[in-house]
Amino acid sequence: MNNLVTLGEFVIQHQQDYPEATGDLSQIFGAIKLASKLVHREINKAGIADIVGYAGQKNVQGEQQQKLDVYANDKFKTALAARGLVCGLASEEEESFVEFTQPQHKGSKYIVLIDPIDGSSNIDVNVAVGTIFSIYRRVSPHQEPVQIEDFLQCGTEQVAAGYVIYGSSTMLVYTTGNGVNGFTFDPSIGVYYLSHPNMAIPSKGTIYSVNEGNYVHFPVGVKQYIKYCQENDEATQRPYTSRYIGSLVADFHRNLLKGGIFIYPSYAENACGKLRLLYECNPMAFIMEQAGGAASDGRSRIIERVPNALHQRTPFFVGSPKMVEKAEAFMAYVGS
Ligand code: AHM
Ligand code: MG
Repeated sequence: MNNLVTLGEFVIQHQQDYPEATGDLSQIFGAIKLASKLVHREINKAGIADIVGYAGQKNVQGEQQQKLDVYANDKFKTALAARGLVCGLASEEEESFVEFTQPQHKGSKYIVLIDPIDGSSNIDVNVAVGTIFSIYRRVSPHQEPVQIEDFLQCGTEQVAAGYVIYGSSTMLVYTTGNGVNGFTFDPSIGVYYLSHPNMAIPSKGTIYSVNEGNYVHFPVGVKQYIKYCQENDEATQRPYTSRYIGSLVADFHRNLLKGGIFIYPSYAENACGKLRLLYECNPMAFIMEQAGGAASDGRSRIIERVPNALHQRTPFFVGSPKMVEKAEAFMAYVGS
């Protein structure tokens, strides 16, 4: 671990990189950091406390909410609202965006999009899950109630994005558009330390991550790319290794460190893919690009897509730039 720089110190030091910075973003990170520690604590009690299993209700996408989905959503929302720097939040667990209406929110210039617990089906079986977040400047007039257009912005407008991985250790990884840095949580003293400065993905890797159980339903381009990954060719280190956790944050994090590609394509049942553009794909795409990687919907750069709905889904290809390029070439050549 290098020099014991904490996340809080790092955010404040780097705030000076932005002449117009007022410190608001640092406080938003403070809220995210705090909520992530509460979630870390609960996740680490899974199995001994009554926090695994279903909450008995479904979210807007018809998915069963886990107790931890509900807990995490509540903690992130409350921590962000308490600081008065964010005027609204949209979450995977909320049908519509939430407007923060206390007097301290008047004039707040940021909105947050969040997936409080990503990969929640893994909680019950003690496998890594994550939190994904994205921060934008609001575009509607300040002082007015926050509007849907504040949330339906292109990923290119992100001010910051990050994820927390609750894995064998808990880490927070984020970007403000100036590289990617990772911080590991020391639970004994409750502090995140800079452990992975200037994260960069190898330009090519040897890991491919996709739910091959759905192979039969995939577009032809994806099927052929998977076959390409499995071919024997020493010069290009194929066959590649297949690794799929089923938790985007965990699959993404491994591939970011080792080099690889993650694909969640469209398929019969989910013609638009499964993952959500605004609070899953855009933040991960921003981080990946900042780490030297690439992210697309199989045909074009994901963060340039113009969103039309809060819970919009998209196919997602993300990882080492040469691998994404190759997968896109298969998509372009054989199509869907
Ligand atoms: P969630 O946010 O409801 O947990 O769903 C998203 C998750 C991703 O973490 C993961 O990549 C994907 O769903 C796995 O889906 P599948 O089980 O279809 O492979
Ligand atoms: Mg998710």
